[in-house]
Amino acid sequence: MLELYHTVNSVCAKKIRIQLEEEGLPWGSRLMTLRGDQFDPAYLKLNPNAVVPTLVHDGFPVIESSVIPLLLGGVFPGAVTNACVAPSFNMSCHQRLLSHCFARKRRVLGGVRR
Ligand SMILES: N[C@@H](CCC(=O)N[C@@H](CS)C(=O)NCC(=O)O)C(=O)O
Repeated sequence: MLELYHTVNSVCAKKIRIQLEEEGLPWGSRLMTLRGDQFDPAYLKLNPNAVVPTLVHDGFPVIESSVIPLLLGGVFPGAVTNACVAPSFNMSCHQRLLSHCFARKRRVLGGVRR
């Protein structure tokens, strides 16, 4: 089960919502205001940095919007980030993910620019 702590306007959270929706992954929304609720002791236990997004997967919180896609790529085999299949979140895993994203972007931009 996936639960996303996010806000409507946070760009960091938007990119996670986009990935979840693009992949058709079921997720629960935990909408925050960032008007103090990020300092709630219960939230600080999930994300000591008091920022969004935080993705909780089966009770396990993952913070940092650059790391969350790695979790999705590793846990859900059908996700576009499946370029990242390493069981641990390491730099080589991250690099594969970035290469995959840039290759995809090049394909899209290539079509537009010609
Ligand atoms: N490095 C973090 C940055 C997260 C971040 O700064 N989030 C902002 C919203 S985009 C936030 O929660 N700010 C809370 C605040 O300003 O109190 C990530 O990429 O997840």
